[in-house]
Amino acid sequence: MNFVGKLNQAVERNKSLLCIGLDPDPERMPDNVGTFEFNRAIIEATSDLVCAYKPNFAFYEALGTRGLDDLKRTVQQIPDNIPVIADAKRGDIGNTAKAYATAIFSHFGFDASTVSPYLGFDSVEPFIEYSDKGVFILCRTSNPGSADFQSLRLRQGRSSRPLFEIVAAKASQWNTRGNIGLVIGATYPEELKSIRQSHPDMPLLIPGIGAQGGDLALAIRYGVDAQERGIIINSSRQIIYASQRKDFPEAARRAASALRDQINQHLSALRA
Ligand code: OMP
Repeated sequence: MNFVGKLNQAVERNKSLLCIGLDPDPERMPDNVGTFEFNRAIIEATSDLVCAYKPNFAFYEALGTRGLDDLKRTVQQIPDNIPVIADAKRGDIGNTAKAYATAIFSHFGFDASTVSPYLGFDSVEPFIEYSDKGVFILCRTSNPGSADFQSLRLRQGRSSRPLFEIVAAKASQWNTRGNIGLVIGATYPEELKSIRQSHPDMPLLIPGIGAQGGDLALAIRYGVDAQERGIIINSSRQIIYASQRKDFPEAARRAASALRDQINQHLSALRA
């Protein structure tokens, strides 16, 4: 089954558009709990509440080879019917991108990856060639500095458009296999609205809920497709560090359950 099929099944089974970001930070984890044990406890406590998990490579690379081993074991620990998105933000020349794609999809066994569009089509192509895998292209990221480049207006003929809109249009052209999505931060709802209007069917990965203060109600209202699906709402720190004590799995479950229910309430309100 391809990424979108697996995602849709998890969305329906768990009635959830919530993705938990697995970004383990030793400074915030309880004492004497290792990275893999931490993730395993979070996964066991929440796997019926999510449509995906998203480990971010940075937190594992920061721990050296042991961290990469923990990352591999974490991906294996996630139930087969829940897609796992590699937050890797890769972007390099084609030959190197091919090695990155092999690592992420073949070695680690992820179902999807985030990639940067900055190097252009040949840097993204090795990822989209895996037609059963998902590829999320950074479009309008959630951080304050994202405006430095992504919002620059570029003249094309007589009109001008911000760079992030051009990225979305290119991603749509490249999407011949139907496996490309876009990353747009919940911190920029107006941009999210304009991208959804011009790309009604593309899956959108939306980080920035919780610790970064993104607007959940607007992210849902502006992000959903015509079937009231098509969005993956990511939250990492708000859930995995809901408690920094031994009761962290139960606290993560409460936080995930509350956020999933909030998302579903916003969806119901759209129908009312
Ligand atoms: P929290 O702010 O703790 O919920 O974490 C957000 C996660 O999403 C981190 O792993 C970020 O690296 C990632 N992220 C963003 O926060 N903003 C973006 O625009 C894109 C990503 C991402 O690609 O997932």
